[in-house]
Amino acid sequence: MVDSSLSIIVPAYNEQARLGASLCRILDYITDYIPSAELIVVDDGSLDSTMEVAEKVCAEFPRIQTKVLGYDKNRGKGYAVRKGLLKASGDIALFTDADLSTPISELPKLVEPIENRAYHVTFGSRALDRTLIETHQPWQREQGGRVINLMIRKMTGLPFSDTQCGFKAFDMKKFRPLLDVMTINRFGFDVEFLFVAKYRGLRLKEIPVRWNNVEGSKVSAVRDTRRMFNELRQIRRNTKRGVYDKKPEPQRLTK
Ligand SMILES: Nc1nc2c(ncn2[C@@H]2O[C@H](COP(=O)(O)OP(=O)(O)O)[C@@H](O)[C@H]2O)c(=O)[nH]1
Ligand SMILES: [Mg+2]
Repeated sequence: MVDSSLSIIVPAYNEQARLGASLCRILDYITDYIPSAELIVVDDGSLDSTMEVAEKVCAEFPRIQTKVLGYDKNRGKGYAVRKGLLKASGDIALFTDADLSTPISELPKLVEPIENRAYHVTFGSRALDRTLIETHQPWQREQGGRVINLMIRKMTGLPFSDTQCGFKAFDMKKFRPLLDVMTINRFGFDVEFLFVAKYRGLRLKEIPVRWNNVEGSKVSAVRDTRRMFNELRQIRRNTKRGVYDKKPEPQRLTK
């Protein structure tokens, strides 16, 4: 049982096929285990009926606080997650991928260390205990992931084995102000979140979680690896220019 108020954020891009079942599972989990949780779905400019699916499922759980946010143009998972976190009212916020590759029942592993005040940011990892991976990604994608993690370590100096798992939790009192200096909109945002949190003295913990590859990934190996490389360079540039030293100014993600 989780006692703190909690916000669960689900970024979703063209997820009409996978989202409905996932949201039901999350809302059932909230009903059973988390008395004070809200669910926030952020539709990242989807071209399909992601928004309608989210609204329909949320309406089936009227006793749970839900928000479905969205905007017209696709801006990337990083933007969508920031948008959700900025609207979160919980003391602790957790985001999860729309395909629930990490089952929602893994939530206490991340939330309890924050509730106990041991850590400020906790994040799921597929690299620390690979026996927890039940269904693997295709071989090529898995090797690609390894190369990307190596590149991330080299370029940022972060000591973690897997920064990219879509299951992360935050002590919002500590993390909320940092959102105002974040700049990365696509898949490099995970790295920026961890990099800035560490840089600003928060306590971080990488935690092994169960994980299943789910069909229907929209990641493109070539396009998204190139973007990731550029985003890592942006993080280095930002660090040099003192962007992450800035006293945060309230950031408003309007459109
Ligand atoms: N690919 C992609 N996913 C996005 C975007 N914006 C939000 N997401 C969400 O990011 C999460 C991870 O996407 P997925 O395609 O499952 O990535 P993978 O599991 O790493 O291959 C899902 O919840 C997506 O709906 C975007 O612009 N592109
Ligand atoms: Mg996925």
